[in-house]
This record gives sequence, C-alpha cells and structure tokens, in this order.
Amino acid sequence: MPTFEQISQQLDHQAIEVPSWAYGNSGTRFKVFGSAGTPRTVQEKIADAAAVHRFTGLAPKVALHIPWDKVDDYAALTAYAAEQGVQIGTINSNTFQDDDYKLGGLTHHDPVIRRKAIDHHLECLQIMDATGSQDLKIWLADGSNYPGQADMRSRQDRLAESLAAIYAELKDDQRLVLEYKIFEPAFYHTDVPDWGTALVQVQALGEKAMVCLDTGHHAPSTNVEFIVAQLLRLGRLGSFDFNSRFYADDDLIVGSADPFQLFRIMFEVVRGGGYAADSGVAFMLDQCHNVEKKIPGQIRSVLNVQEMTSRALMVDTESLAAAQQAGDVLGAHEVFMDAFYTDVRADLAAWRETRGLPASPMRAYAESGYQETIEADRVGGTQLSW
Ligand code: PSV
Ligand code: MN
Ligand code: MN
Repeated sequence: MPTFEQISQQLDHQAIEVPSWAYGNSGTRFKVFGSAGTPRTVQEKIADAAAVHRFTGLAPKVALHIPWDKVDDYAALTAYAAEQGVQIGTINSNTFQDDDYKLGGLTHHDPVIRRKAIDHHLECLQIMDATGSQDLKIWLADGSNYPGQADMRSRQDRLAESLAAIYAELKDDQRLVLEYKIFEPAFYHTDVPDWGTALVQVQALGEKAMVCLDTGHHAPSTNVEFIVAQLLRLGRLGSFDFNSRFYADDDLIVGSADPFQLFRIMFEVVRGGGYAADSGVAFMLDQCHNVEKKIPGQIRSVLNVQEMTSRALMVDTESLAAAQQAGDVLGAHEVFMDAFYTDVRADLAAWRETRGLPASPMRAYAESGYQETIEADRVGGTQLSW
C-alpha cells in the first residue's frame, strides 16, 4: 500500500466549495432554529466561508443561491470575497420559492411561467459574468403529487426546450450543471428524478452541460459510487453536492452517516480521473446545520472529505488489479479495505503544519475567538435563513 508520504502531494490541490446557505439558519418543515452569530447579510456569509478556508486551506470558493444571495452589485461582492481570501463559485438558481412555481418552473404547462423561470436562469448567467463563476447549477422542484395531475411526458419535452434556451446563452467558459433528485418536494413524480434523466437532458444540450450528483438524492441502498463511475466514464460528471443521510435528503455533515460510502465514492473519483486538478469535477458541499454550529460544521465536513480522499488515494491499485485479475475475491476486497481502515488523522495533522495550517482546524477555530466575536457583533438586523 502506498504510504501517506507518497500520496500527500496529491492533497495539495484539493478544493471543496462551500454553500452560502450552510451559514444561514435552517431547519425542517417543523421549525427553523435561530442561532447566535448567524449572518444577516450575504457578506457575512462570505466572511464565514472564508473562515472555513483560513482554518483548513480546503475551501477557496463559496457557492451562491439566487435569489437568497441577491445583491445590487455583484462586482463589489466579488471584490469583497477576494478581500476575504475566497472566490465566488457556482451560482445556484432557485425556482422553488415563488408562488408562480407551485406547479413547476422550467416544465410548467403555462408558457408565461416557463418564460419567467427561463428568465431567472438568464439573470443567473449575468450574475456569473459579474462574479466570474463557471457553473450554473440547476435543481428543479418540478414534479407532481398525484397520478394524472400532470402529463409527465410533455413536461420532459418542455424541460428540454427550456434548458436549451438557457444553454444557448452560456459563454464558452461557462457550464450548465443539472442536479437530479428522486423526490421532494414533489411526492409522486419528479421531472429530473435520476442520473439517467439528467444525463439524457444534458447530452441533448451539448458539451458544456453536465450532471450534478447530490449524495442525498437517491433511493436508500442505491450504489452511488457506481453512478460516479458511470458519469465519469461518460465525461458528464460536472459536480458533487456532498452531504450525508440516514433516511432521505437529510443534508447532514458529509461522511458522518456513512464514512465508508464517502471512501467508496472518492475511490471511484480517483479511479475515473475525477480527482485530477483539471478534471472539471467541482466538489461542493450542500448541507444544512440545524442543531450544530455552522462554521465548525463546515470545517468538520471539508476535513471529512480530505480524510476519505487520502484513504482512497492510498488504495494499492496494482495489488487490487492483480487480485481482481486472478479472480481472488477476498484478496481484492482485503486490499480495498486495508486503505479504508488506515487512520490518516495524525499524518494529516502533520501535513497541515508543514503547510502553515493548524494541525487541528476544529480546535484552532474553537480557540480563535471568531465564534464569540460574531455572536457578540451580529446582534440586530435580520438573521438569514438559508
Ligand atoms: C435540493 O434538495 C438541493 O439539494 C439543491 O441543490 C438545492 O439547490 C439545495 O438543495 C438547496 O438547499
Ligand atoms: Mn443539492
Ligand atoms: Mn438536496
């Protein structure tokens, strides 16, 4: 098995994009809890994202969600982010919080609503021009609750037309990334429920259209790493929304519910070339911190991704291939598990110190006083949700 030393240089380029909404208050449909220090402005969300990067060196970009993060001057916001030491990353559209979208957005039967949804995406593209963002990420709440409620088939056609209208406005260096989700908020059918549908839709658009894989968006027991392998094989894995789940789209800290799954996913990422610095795969978090503090929640998350990436890089691929080739079932399995069971935490702590980072970002954050400062300073104004 390769040693940590042998793989450690490959950790240098790791970058995980954090979501602006992770810093806002969140909750369930039962209750959104307020918490001291929660951002009241988009700038405060960006400052918190920058803190995650300062303590970990892992999170140089923050994704925005429009209109949650709408501002008047995106050039000024981009400059503000740079002052804080981060960049604005993916722009996420949002057609799920407006009454007009009750029965759908890009798939709606009414051309007026459809046009409104398309125009929202064109506005997102303009924001990307101002922020220098590469990716427009589209997740749709579109679907239906009752059999017969909607014509599922014509909605696919309308989706294709709407996406084509948006795709036509992309600049050469911009991409459209389509995110699928099995259910919720629609409970009977969802217009982009799975990777197959997302793939069919993006393939019809062209080379700059990709699929986003949110790890919480599958049926229980789905082999998510198989989907990773397949999308990479087809050159269509645009991004991840990392989180973990016990039941549905729980949006918990990545690697907390099932670290082994995160390891298996990262192994397929590495195996398929998705970890190369120029692979075009954007690694993002999509999480909400309902009960834990948000900044340490994000720090824990990026560290979990780093830890499982290290272990995945340590799989002895030569021995694995040899065992597979020899039909040695348990031998191959053992090679795989050896890497998974390797504790790299002390190595990572030392690695961080050689790069001027705190050995324990969690402890360093707790001792830094940042949390106390924001809790004392951010009184008054309205706390943001999501
Ligand atoms: C939908 O569940 C989703 O995963 C999409 O990425 C949304 O943009 C995000 O969550 C919002 O929280
Ligand atoms: Mn998501
Ligand atoms: Mn989700």
